[in-house]
Amino acid sequence: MTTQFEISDDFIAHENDKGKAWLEEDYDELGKRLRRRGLFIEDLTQKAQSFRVAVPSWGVGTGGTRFARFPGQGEPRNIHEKLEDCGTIFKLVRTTPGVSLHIPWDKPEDHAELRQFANDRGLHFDAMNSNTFQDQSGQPLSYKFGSLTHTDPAVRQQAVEHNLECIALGQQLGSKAHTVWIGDGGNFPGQQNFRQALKRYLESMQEIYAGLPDDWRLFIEHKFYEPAFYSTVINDWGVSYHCARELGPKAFCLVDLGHHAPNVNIEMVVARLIQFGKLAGFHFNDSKYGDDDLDAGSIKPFQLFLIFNELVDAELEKLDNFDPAYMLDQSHNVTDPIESLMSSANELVRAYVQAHLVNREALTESQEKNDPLMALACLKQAFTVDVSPILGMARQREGGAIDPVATYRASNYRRHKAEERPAKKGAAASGIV
Ligand SMILES: [Mn+2]
Repeated sequence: MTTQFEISDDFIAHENDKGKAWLEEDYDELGKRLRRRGLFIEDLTQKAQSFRVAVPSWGVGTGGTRFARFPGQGEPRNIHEKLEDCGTIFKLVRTTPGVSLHIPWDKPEDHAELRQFANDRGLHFDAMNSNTFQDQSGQPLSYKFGSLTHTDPAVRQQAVEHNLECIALGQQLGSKAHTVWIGDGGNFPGQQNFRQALKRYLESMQEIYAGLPDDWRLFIEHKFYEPAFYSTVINDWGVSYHCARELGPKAFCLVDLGHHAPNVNIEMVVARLIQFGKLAGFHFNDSKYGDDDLDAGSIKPFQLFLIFNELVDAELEKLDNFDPAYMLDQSHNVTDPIESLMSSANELVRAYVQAHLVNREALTESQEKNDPLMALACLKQAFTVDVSPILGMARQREGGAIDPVATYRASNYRRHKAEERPAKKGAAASGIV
């Protein structure tokens, strides 16, 4: 194997030197302003340094729509190359050591070797993801009309076994969670018996749950439409919550920001799941019309802040069963996936730090006194602070880049990868879940 190009620590340090003086000036200035409000910038920087979000293995490839996929240059062609890209993201932003695998797309020939390959890059494996929403070559039975909820018990069994295989592989790789999203549902009224389909789902999930190790968690991801356009079996957080309760204490509800009807109050969904002790975590992304195609914080940054406001509130209250797993899940159609993932990771830390700026005593007082104007003002005061100097300082202290995208571009990483990774003919598109 020829030597693969990597962005070196020296290069990052050299690039950081260019912006260091301005960063320090801005950081001091912001520190003074926050101090006036009783906040210590060093505490906030510590928070930023401790923030973690996992990257999806499938996110480093270019996504597509059902109409077309326009591949980018130097796309990863296998799990090792995907991990190289994940390692590059981690090196620059320092918040993303976890990688979430999708099986069978990322199924390794040698799991010990893959685990070592990841560890060598400072990476570990986050939640496993099963795939019963498409047929794989050589698969005996088709998922065209469903998987865990299929009317044929043999198809359901095949789907259950695939999930158990994902868990077994995840144990070898050091993962501690398994995420299940199914594409099951109906395109036409009358196609599916709603109650029977959900009953079959629970029966199948009970078999998967039974195979879950004691220290693992099972994440249920809901999605209100697509690929089924009329009805999906796990369509919203309410159904997800019912199933998580039925399954047991190791089952939780995962919130993908894109998988809600327009204008749903997602921060309230989050608060409900926190209150019920059933919040699994997130697939972060953003959307204008539907689904999960855009970078986190690109359309509704205030919504992202309001979600983190609920999360930080729960964190500060030290609530039981509150240990959310954060993951990105986006499709990149027109951007370099590495740049998009770095930008999204940055937006999450931004929202997290901003949520720590909320004056919670003043907010509670406004709520108690029924003063909605001041309550909103409390949130807006935090949301409108530009915390970029904190984010830059946190990355620099962790050995990352002050400006990850600029450093990435200056390194010519993508050009190097385009040479190292000539496109394979007929390579499959990365999916998005
Ligand atoms: Mn998702």
